[in-house]
Amino acid sequence: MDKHLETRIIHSHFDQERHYGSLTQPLYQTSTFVFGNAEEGERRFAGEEEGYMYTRLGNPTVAELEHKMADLEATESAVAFASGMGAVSAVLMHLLNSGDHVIVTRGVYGCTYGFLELFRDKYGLTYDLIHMDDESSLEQVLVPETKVIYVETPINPTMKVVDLEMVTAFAKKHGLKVVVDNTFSSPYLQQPSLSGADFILHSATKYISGHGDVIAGIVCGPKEDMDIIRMSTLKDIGAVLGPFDAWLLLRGIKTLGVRMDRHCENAAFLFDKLKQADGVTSIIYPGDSSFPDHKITQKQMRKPGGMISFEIDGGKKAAQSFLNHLKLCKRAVSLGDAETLIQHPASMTHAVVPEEERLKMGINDSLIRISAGLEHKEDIWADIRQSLLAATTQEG
Ligand code: 3LM
Repeated sequence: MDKHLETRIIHSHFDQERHYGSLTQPLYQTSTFVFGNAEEGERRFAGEEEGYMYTRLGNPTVAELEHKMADLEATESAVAFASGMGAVSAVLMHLLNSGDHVIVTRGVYGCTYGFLELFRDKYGLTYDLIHMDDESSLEQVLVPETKVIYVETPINPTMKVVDLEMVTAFAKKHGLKVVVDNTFSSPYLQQPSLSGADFILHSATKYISGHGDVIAGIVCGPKEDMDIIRMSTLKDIGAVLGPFDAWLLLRGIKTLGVRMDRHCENAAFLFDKLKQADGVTSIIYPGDSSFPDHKITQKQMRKPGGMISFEIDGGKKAAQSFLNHLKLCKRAVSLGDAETLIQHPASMTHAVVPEEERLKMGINDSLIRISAGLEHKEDIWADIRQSLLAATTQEG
C-alpha cells in the first residue's frame, strides 16, 4: 500500500528470485499438486500446513491475481471466480440465509436481478430494488430481516451513481454489510473500501481483463470472510477460475491505468459529440455537469468512467437500426474492451428483467449503451455519427 495505485497495478509482489528471475508470474497450469509424503497431504487437508492440494482449492497463479486485486481494492483478501456471476452469487450466498432481506440498487445488471429472483423463489430470500438517493430511501425499506445493502455504482446501464459514504454510514448504524459491484469503475477510478464498503466485487471479464478474452469474477473483502467463501461457496459450488485465465488477467491488469484514462477520454469526447447530434433525445453520462449525480461522481470517482448511454429518437426500431448500421464499433454486450462495444439493454443485457421493472430502472426501448473503446476518438464518433444518421432518417 506504500506505492501509488498506478505503480501497484504494474508491479507484482511475487518472489521473482524463486522463479528464475521471471519478470512475469509463472503459469501453474495444473489441476493437482503432488505431496512429498502421505502425512504432508494429511496436514494440508487438515489445514495444519500451508501448501497447495488441488486447483479448485487454490492455485499459485490464481493466488497472484487474488493478492493483486486485494491490494488494488485495499482489502485484506480476495477470491477469484470463473465469472462475475460466480462472484455475485458467492458473496450473496455467504452473507444471506433463507428468509433474509437485501436492499439493492434499482437497475442492477440483469443476471444479478435474475439471481435475486431465483433465490427468492427457491430459498425465500426477499429484496427491495430502490433508488438509493438518501438515507430515507433506505430507511423506508429496512426490515428486521435486512442483512445486506447491495450497490452497483455507476449502475449498468443507467449510470446512476450512489453515494457510497451515505450508504456505508447507514449500514454501520443498522449493522448491515455493504457489497459494491465495482465493475463499471475498476479500482483505478474508485475504491469502495475506502468509503467503508465491506465487500467489493467485479466482473473481471470487463475492465480488469480489458481484452475481451476471459470470463472471470473476483470478490475482495476481509480475510475471515474470504477464507470462508473459499472453503464453502467456491470449493463446494465450484465456480473456480482456471490458472490460464488468471494469468491473462494478470497480464491485462498491468495496463489498467492507461486503458482507463483512454476509455474515459473517449467517453467524454463522445458525450460532447452526442450532445450536439440530431436524433439523440437524451444522454446519460456521469461526467455531464447537469447529470443529477454529478456531484457524487466528482466526490467518489477519479474520472466519470468509459461508459455512456443515450436514447435515440424512434424507439426500438431506430435503436436496432442504429446497431445494424455500425461499421467499426461492435454490436456486442460486455464492456471495458479495446473495441468500442454497443448494445441495446432492453433486448440484451436486461432482457430477463420484466418490462415493468425494466422501465422503473430507466431502461426503455430507445436506450443504447456504449462502452467507449481505445480506438481513435474521431473514428469512433464517425461511425456512431453515420449510424445515427442512417437510423434516424428515412433510410433507417
Ligand atoms: C454486460 N455484464 O454487458 P460475468 N456485474 C456487472 C456486469 O455488468 C456483469 C456482471 C456482474 C455484462 C455482460 S450480458 C449477457 C454480458 C455490473 C456482466 C456479470 O459473469 O463475468 O458476465 O459478469 O453488461
